[in-house]
Amino acid sequence: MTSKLDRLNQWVAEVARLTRPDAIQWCDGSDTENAALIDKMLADGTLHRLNDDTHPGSYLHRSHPDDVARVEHLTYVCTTHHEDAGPNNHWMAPDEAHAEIDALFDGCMQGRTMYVIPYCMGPIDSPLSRCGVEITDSPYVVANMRIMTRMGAAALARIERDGSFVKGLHSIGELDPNRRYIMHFPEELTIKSYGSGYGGNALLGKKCHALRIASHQARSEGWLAEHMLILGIENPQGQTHYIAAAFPSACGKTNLAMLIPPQGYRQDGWKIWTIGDDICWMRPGPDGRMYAINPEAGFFGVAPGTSNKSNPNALASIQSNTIFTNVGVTADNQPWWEGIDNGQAPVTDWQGQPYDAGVRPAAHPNSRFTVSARQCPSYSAMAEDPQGVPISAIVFGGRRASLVPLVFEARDWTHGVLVGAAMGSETTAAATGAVGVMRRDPMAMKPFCGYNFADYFAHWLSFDQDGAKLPKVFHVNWFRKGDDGKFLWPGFGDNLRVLEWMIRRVEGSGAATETPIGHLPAAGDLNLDGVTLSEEARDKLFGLDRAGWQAEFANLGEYLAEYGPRLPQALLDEQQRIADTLA
Ligand code: GTP
Ligand code: SPV
Ligand code: MN
Repeated sequence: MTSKLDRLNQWVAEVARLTRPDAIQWCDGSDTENAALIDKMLADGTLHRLNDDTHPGSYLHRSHPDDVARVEHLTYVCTTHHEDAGPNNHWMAPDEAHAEIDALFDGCMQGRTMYVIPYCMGPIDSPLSRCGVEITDSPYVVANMRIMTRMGAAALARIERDGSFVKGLHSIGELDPNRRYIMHFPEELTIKSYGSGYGGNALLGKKCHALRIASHQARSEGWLAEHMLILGIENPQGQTHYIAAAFPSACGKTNLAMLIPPQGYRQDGWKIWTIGDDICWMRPGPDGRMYAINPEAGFFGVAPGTSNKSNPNALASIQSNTIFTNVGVTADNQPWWEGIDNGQAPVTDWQGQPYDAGVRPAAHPNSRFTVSARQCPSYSAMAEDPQGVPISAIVFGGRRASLVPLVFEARDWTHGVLVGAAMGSETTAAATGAVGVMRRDPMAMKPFCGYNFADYFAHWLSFDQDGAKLPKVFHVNWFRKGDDGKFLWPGFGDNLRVLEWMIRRVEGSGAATETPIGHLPAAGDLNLDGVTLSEEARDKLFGLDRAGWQAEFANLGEYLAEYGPRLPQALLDEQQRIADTLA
């Protein structure tokens, strides 16, 4: 009898012939299976047990020092036609790419166990969810996928029902940065990743599937797969608006998603609910509104800077059952990182060496925690709703030391798409390479869009249809600096002041002034009770530097021109129109 799992079984057999593992283990996601994997990793040094009194069920993993972040220069989108991948991606012809990476996979799992991980991105019973199967030789990947996705028996049952799944093949290989590739074949719904055990390179459900492959799939199916957090903002009357926000890697998504309202707001009864901290899948619902789900089940969050002051919800989440990667440890074996601010001190750094501030930080700047979303005190029950949540506002933002004000609102959808396309940000430690260099990162998707940005912008524009009730679009910048090089905006919990203004704009009551770049609030249009801002801060956070924006728009024009004639004319017209009003 043929089963819908035949295709899966055949592929698993094919991969085993290529990689030649000693054993094959189908993962069911059970506690027993997880406990056995943990024991195995404790025995071979892949994991270290942390203080069981303070951090029960928590472990430390130290990755290879050359394998600490995503590797964008080794990440490829392999479409039949080069133009379909676009100037925004590295491209290789599919045949050539398969040949090149299969040569690396040849016999690579000898002496190792091959794990087969069925997983579902999104609630198991949601029509917006999609399944995948990752094959890997890394038990650390299995343990992380178990937290980050709905993994195991339930996912396999859905795959058997649907018959479709994304194929992901992963091997840690020899962890040699010169023998490393992260390859995507969107036309074949296939991912192949070799030579890295880290984060987005190895947990294939995350950036590889839920963004690169899914964005490609979403384009043909009429939805969006985005690098966005999703949060609910509940007002004192008990009404909740949902907001999706795209910030580049290490630019504040996890922090905003778990925000704790500042004092006055808390007293008045405002609450923030977390739906997701990194990825958002959304599509128009029957009522014309956009409905969004978080395809993930856990958080793979940046550790440094996480403290009881900056992000108490994250800190509360990671007190137990957490995998820490590349953090330092204290004398009594508790995890430690720069900015944890808990009065303790590290004795061992992320490489397992005695801590010496002159040599390296205790935690790698891209060190992370992996934890189930269910452990987060602000996790919303709506995150499990198969229909998703209706989105009232979309927020774009970047790390911009100069020029860009605290917040502004796009005039309409087309302008909003341009605001997203124009996003720029200073690079961070989340990817290898120089840190602090300003680069264009449209919609925070530069490293993650699985197809040509020109087509992607056209796809975004296509949602503006009769009957559509589209979210309002905003742009924020928490990272504006003063002449002394310090941040001008307090950020974190105080970002609620900006979100609350957005909600008032959505409801039609918030004030703002029309400017060439969009609707800009004055300082007095936000509730700043309890915040002290200097004269310089007020000017820079709420002002428009016309000469600076002229230069920005000239630069944006040059950037967009790189996409050539494929770029939608409506976007170019919008850019030109604003450039003209600024002149
Ligand atoms: P990825 O997981 O890489 O996609 O990152 P992310 O966007 O979730 O970033 P995250 O929230 O982890 O924040 C990264 C860094 O930005 C941390 O060092 C934070 O402390 C810092 N940060 C977050 N929000 C703010 C803010 O409002 N103001 C300032 N100044 N820093 C912030
Ligand atoms: C990012 O870099 O945007 C992350 C971390 O969320 S990783 O999973 O490594 O991509
Ligand atoms: Mn991210």
